[in-house]
Amino acid sequence: MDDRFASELTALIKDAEKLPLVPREAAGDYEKRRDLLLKAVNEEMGSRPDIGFLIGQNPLEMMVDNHRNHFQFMLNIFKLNHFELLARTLPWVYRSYHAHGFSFDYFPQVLKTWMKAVDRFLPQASAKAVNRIYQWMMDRHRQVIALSENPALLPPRPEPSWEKEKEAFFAALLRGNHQECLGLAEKRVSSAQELSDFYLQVIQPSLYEIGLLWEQGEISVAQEHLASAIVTRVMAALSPRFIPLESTKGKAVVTSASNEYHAIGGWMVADHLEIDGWEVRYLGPNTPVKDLVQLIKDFRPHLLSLSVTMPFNLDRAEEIIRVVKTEPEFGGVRIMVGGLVFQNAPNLWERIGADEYASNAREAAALAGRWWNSLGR
Ligand code: B12
Repeated sequence: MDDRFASELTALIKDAEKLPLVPREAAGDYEKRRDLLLKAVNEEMGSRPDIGFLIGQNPLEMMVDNHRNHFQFMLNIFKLNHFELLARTLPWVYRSYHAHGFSFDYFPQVLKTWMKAVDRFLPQASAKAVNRIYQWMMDRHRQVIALSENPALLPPRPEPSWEKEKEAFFAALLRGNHQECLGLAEKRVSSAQELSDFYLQVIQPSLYEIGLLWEQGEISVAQEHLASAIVTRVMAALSPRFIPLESTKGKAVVTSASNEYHAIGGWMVADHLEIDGWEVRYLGPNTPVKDLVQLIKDFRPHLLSLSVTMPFNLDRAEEIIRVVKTEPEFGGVRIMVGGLVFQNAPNLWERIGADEYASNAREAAALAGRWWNSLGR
């Protein structure tokens, strides 16, 4: 990001942080009217004569899907009153929708439609509190367009000794060549430490870059799916070689929050913990709270590791944490969180009630080790 964009983004964040807090009741009223709001916004937008211009060549279903995500995202902003997250996410929304054919003019129109629906369905005081945030977004339209024109932030480069492998792996991923990716991993990984490096220095930055290409409309959803499928096949082929058959530490459950479909980061955490001697139950993506609680009752872990990528899933993660923390039978389960959403929003992990945050899979295992030692084991 160049200096000008960086200072414009900082200014937007500072400005957002002056917004008045949304009372808990107003967030609750917004949540309760979810279906009414979505129906009203979808119907009004869908019947506009200029909708084809506003959403480009995309099917209406894509707009409807985005409105669902929008609602869930705004709900999280209102519940957490985390306006930095709002300011940081807006330029990404403009950039990625625009790259996928949406006109910039879509945004003020849809925001106006949300405000109308909020006024119509929420009690007056709640509508006023919620619409102050929507109005702020409307008023920042030009500023956010300018920020969205900033080429998206490139992921941090791998260490120099891994750069060549990363470039080769990334290129093979883009070609969709599983065998080539597997071959590169086989050649470079012969110890647990190298596996960890391969995860963090090769696979993670490659996937972040795949995400950027998708965001910029340069690769399709199918190409992104292919890349993540190849990665999971490579991980499944390599990791069992380094996982000890006997565990020497405590028990850990690793999962993604409900509605969270990003699972590879959590998987890396699970592999690191297992290699480090933990007995791990790795559940993958999108675990419903009720079922997770039952699994915790049955398995009795010392540690719960929760992965969240999408800002709109924070309230689900918060719910899991609240339920686990208030269940007297679970006393002592330590909860760590991690994933993309926490990387740019300091203190977010505290706001949702977690015990700690770690920025990558290796740090997660180190933190778990410190917790284990603090139990005097
Ligand atoms: C693959 C992928 C998908 C796949 C996931 C498949 C799978 N099996 O996991 C699928 C297709 C499901 C998907 C869906 C979507 N995706 Co997606 N996806 C990605 C992509 C390209 C890679 C994700 C990944 O695996 N990264 C690599 C891992 C290793 O990195 P990581 O998750 O950050 O994990 C590391 C650390 O964060 C940490 N960590 C992770 N979890 C935990 C947990 C704990 C406890 C700890 C301590 C640490 C920790 O350790 C990990 C290893 O070091 C990213 C790009 C990106 N920047 O990540 C986009 C990305 C995350 N997706 C994005 C979007 C928008 C979506 C969708 C909304 C698209 C849509 N319209 O449907 C949906 C959301 C679905 C949902 N409800 O969750 C955006 C999010 C943008 C934003 N501002 O939030 C991204 C950033 C793409 C982009 N550049 O725009 N996606």
